[in-house]
Amino acid sequence: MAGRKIIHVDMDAFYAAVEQRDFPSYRGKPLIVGGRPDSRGVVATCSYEARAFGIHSAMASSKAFRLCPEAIFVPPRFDVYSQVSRQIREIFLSFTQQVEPLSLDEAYLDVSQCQAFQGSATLIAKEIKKRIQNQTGLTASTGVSYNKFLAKIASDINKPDGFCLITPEASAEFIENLSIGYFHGIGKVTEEKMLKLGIRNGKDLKALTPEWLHRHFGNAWQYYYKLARGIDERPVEPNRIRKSLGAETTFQTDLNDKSKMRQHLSELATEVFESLVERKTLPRCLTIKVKYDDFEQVTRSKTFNNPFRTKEHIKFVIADLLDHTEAGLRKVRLLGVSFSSLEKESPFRQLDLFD
Ligand code: DCP
Ligand code: MG
Repeated sequence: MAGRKIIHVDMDAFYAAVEQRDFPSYRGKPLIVGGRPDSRGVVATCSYEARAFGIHSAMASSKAFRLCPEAIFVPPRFDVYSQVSRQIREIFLSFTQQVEPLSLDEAYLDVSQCQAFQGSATLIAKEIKKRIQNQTGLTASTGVSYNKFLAKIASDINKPDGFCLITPEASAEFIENLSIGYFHGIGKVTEEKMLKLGIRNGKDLKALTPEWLHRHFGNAWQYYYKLARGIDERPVEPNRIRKSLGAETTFQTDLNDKSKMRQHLSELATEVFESLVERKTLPRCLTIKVKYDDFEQVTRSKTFNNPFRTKEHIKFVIADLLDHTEAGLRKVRLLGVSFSSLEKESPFRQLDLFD
């Protein structure tokens, strides 16, 4: 693990940049990819011109419209984004097989063993940016460091079209000055708790003893203790299997009719299931999510010893799970499904089909 060279690559304003590339009339303008302003959808992402108005990912589209009525709203084109994603992945793989994609537009690379540019991670990262620009017409930001935690933060520092290197020598000072919310694994809730305890940055975190950390954060203490010291041993995992895959819909108007809900869930589940089958992966667990009109949310799930293989089975389970909610008695604003306990489809298992 010692002396690793990790690169984190993250495309700039990804969906929006693709739309501006393909439709020149959107360039230089506030552009929002996501739900329509008159819908209850959200912003998936937006151009930097839109960000100047305070618009950001996951904001309600209606709010984005209030902040910037002249913004252009377009629906996402996932097929195009996946295609770009494959293109950039090919570029990564031309340097190393140690590539761990985090999403369509983001990946970690471990280039410790890479021979290109005499093994200079900086030069490799810059070359990756250049090739992405040449082959896709899009810009990416890259971060280089000796672990995932720092490489990821580095890629964010000079966005867009940015590059940043955090050397082991520079890391201690960098981490001391880093706001606590930027630490890997510290989400909104933990951030607030830390701020209440007076922990504002890496320096404050580093000053705490293991005993104190354990008292306040339980088993997570060791993780925070290490991060404060720039230690993050997580390897880049090229073949990481995703833990779950799902989809959800927020409805224009709340649903009342339970048979419509069943049908919608079945359609969502079928789509997700098909994309799992394409990846030769089968799920053993199915979860549905129901958000009522007062925003209260419940999930119901069922796990089997053998994976789902047929749409009929999925439909049947969905109907059963939905019966264990108050859907129909209460109005529903959102429905979601997700599959988990994913297994690689084994050729032997297919024999089951003929049993
Ligand atoms: N995305 C989404 N919903 C979110 C966040 C992101 O649908 N809440 C999608 C749209 C983004 C893509 O994932 O284009 C990549 O996410 P990033 O967080 O990397 O955001 P961007 O690439 O859009 O912007 P940045 O330049 O900050 O990386
Ligand atoms: Mg991005």
